[in-house]
Amino acid sequence: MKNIVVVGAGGQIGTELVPHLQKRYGEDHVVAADINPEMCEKLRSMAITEVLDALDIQAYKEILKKYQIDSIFNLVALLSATGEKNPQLAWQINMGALLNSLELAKEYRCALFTPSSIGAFGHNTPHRQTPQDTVMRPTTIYGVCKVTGELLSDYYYTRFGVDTRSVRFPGIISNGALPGGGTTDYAVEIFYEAIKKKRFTSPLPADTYLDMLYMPDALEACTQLMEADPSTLIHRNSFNVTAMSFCPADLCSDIKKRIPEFEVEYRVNPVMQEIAASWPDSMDDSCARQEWGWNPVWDRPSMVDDMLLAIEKKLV
Ligand code: AKB
Repeated sequence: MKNIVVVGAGGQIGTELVPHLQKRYGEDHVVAADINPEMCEKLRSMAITEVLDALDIQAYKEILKKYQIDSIFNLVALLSATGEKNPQLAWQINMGALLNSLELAKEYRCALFTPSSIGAFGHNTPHRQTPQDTVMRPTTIYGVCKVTGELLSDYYYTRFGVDTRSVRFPGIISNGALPGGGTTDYAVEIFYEAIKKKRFTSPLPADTYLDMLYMPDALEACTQLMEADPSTLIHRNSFNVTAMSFCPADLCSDIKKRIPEFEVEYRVNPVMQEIAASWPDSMDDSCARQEWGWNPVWDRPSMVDDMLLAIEKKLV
């Protein structure tokens, strides 16, 4: 990777992926593109920025030409809970950005990373140690987009030789930009509420297990996979990756050990409950470990300590 564009750079992953890539490939080799001009203004102090609607293929093309881009990280997506409020819009945005990215990656010989998600699985997928290759019948529009995206990305690889690669991200926990509209967002919000109010209202039931990753590992997943020797890859779109699996009750008791006054109540959001119930409790990520050396370093206790410390600092 020499010249990289991160499309949808203003979100939870993008705002941290941009500096991560800059450290590895040089500040002047990473372009942060986002549809939101205010977000671009914020990112401007740390990176080259471009306002871009990824659905505008002409504008997208101009950026690839202007910076001689050879690698694209396409992070544009409406997440699972937001998607259910407007499925047609979710399809338009998620698939529109992907299709443009694939077409342009083909035309300009770029490598392309587009995250998939645990949302690609559904009720009839095995929920424990979910295999890499298994039943994929999601019940959300977000999941339908993710499965379609995986198939389309593999199609562009086999049919046109486009270097497409991807991971199925679980919930990502981070202390930079907030996530928005996801079913796993509670696992970030809880830390802010614990420090600010010593109370949290969980939208998911106490015993809902989901896979999670701490952001530093998520960033490593992106770069390790894109740097992997292609001859070692049996799979491409998409690899299961995970570092921990827990439920709201586990996280609450971890926080309570560190903040004894912390209290939680459960006011379950039925849409999120239904989505979470359809997703794996824990994934088997052995293919990622074998094919490109995936080896996350953050577990639940180390993540909880680090999150509380970072957010305490941020809120003073
Ligand atoms: C969501 O909850 O929608 C996302 C995801 C797991 O893909 N965080």
